[in-house]
Amino acid sequence: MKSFIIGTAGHIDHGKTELIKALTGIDTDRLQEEKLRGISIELGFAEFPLSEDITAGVVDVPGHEHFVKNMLAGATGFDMVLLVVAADDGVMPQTSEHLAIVDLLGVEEGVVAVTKADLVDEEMLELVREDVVDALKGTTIEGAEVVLTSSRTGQGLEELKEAVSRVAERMRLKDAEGPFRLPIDRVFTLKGIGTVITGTLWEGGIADEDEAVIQPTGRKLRVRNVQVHGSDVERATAGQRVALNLPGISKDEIARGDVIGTPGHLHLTMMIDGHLHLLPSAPRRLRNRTRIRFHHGTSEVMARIILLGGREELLPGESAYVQFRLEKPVVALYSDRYIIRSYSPVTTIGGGRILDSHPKKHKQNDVSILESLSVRERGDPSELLLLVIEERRLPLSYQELMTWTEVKEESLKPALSSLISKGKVVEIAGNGLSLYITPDILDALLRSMKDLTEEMHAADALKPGVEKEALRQRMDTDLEVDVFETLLSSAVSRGLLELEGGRVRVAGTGRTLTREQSAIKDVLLKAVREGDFSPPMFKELMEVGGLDKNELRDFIGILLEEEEIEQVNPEYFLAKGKLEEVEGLIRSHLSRQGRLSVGDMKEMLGTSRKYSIPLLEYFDRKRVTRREGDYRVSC
Ligand SMILES: Nc1nc2c(ncn2[C@@H]2O[C@H](COP(=O)(O)OP(=O)(O)OP(=O)(O)O)[C@@H](O)[C@H]2O)c(=O)[nH]1
Ligand SMILES: [Mg+2]
Repeated sequence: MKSFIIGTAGHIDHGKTELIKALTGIDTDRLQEEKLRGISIELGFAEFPLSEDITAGVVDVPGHEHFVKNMLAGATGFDMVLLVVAADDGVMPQTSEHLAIVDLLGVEEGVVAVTKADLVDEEMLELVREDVVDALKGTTIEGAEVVLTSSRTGQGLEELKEAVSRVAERMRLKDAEGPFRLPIDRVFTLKGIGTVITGTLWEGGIADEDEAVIQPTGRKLRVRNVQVHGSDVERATAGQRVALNLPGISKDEIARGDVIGTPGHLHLTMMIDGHLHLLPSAPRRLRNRTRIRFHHGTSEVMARIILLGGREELLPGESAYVQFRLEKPVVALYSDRYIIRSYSPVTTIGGGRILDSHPKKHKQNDVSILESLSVRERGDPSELLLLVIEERRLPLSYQELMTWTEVKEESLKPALSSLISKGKVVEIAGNGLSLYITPDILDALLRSMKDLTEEMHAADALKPGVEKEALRQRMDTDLEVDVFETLLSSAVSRGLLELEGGRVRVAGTGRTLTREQSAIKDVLLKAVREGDFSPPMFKELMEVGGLDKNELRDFIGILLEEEEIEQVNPEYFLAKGKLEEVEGLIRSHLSRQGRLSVGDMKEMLGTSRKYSIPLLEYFDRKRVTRREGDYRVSC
């Protein structure tokens, strides 16, 4: 089933609601106030079956200038517009404003109904038709079919349905796969059911019990009871009007403007870079830092516009790259459309496409940003990939590339493979991770990694290398451990660095001791060797070597690594081979006597308790001996 949204547009009282009623049998004006005043205020909804396999959801919008805000909440979901112009009134202010809005929103398809044909003569009808054709010029729906209709007499209704069906036939099916996103346009409570929200499903599909998150509150939940036009469905897909029951959440926790979507898919942002077109009809020039109303999806937030590249103002009819500084967060993605309205008087002045939904804060006069925004505007996946890597200057995972470029997987994958085959991007792997980076940036990162290692190692040359963690932090405290490890293994496999026991050093540069340091090492070793089973303990060794605690620890580290000494405990070290000798003595004593006392040990080794006890404890730990009262026995 092909589903898409037809939205009405047009000036107040031009017969939009009446026309939808005539076409679908549904009166979309539901509110008492609407009935009383005879105008539409809120969005109205109807189902419009066009053929066996095409159904349109109709969103009927109010024409009154005070309710353009409501119109906007509906218009962001339009796939096709049904522009309504009354034959007895012609093109009027909201005809133009609505037309400008659907144009800025990029609605590519449309049909025009000239309504109330019963009220005017042939000549007038032709004048209005010409008027309309002119008004469409230069818009996304230039050349759309114009049908003369009357909801009263039924004239032209069949013809109109056929025109709409022709457009529907050629429309592309929306992507119903992947994560879903639905900007909420209504929230209400139903007795016995609970909170229900409605909206136009922008992308993806949604089924009963699917996990979802509501932004900006971040509320996680499972949706229940998915409905399309009042009937339960197994799965709703992009391009449909959808109602969802949200159990466990109260009506007050949600509002029009919120977005519900697949967890992880919706990201909040307070800044947006975009391409902005200021309408020729805008009443005045737009100055840098002007405060405006920013409409995106069903939301409206206040924002300041920064005209990028040092521009001070934008004239009506001109376009520019801008940054929006939002006063409240919105959920936006690359390539989404937006509309801006002036703060006061409230009127639509422009709009455009989002080029970066999570930009850095730009300086107004920074011209370098213009180039990268033009890459984003062109939207070529390969260019975007290179841009994102260039901006982050780090190896990125496939997931990150998707997040930052916001390019759909089916275009990202081939673009990435082609960049790799051309050598413009390289894949580095390690830690079960595959990361992508340009060869230049990789070289630069590995070079700085090597330089830092060299510098840090030189400052601490007694160590066999630099601690990995210290090196990571020196490079960049935000550098994730996984990414760092992957870079490190690439540096190692390229023969730039080498690893030893968790330490890093420049390849081929083992430890280098100065002559003085070697002499100290020799003195320490000699003292331990000559001490036999009763060598100087740690404190005494400090004196022997004339070293402080940390210095001695370094030297002991070296002697242990070189296997010149062995550790009984952190205070007590024996020369190589001594522990084995003690073990032999203990074992033969035990096989002869069956048990061993501290006194036996002292006698056997010719040492005091100070040495015998730690040695016995060492062999207890080694499970050579076991303590039983005052004695040791075989373990
Ligand atoms: N004679 C005649 N009157 C019509 C026709 N279509 C609508 N009307 C009348 O025009 C008035 C306005 O019609 P609506 O359909 O409510 O107009 P609308 O465009 O929905 O108005 P808003 O939603 O408030 O912008 C109503 O009184 C309708 O009965 C038509 O084809 N012929
Ligand atoms: Mg109406």
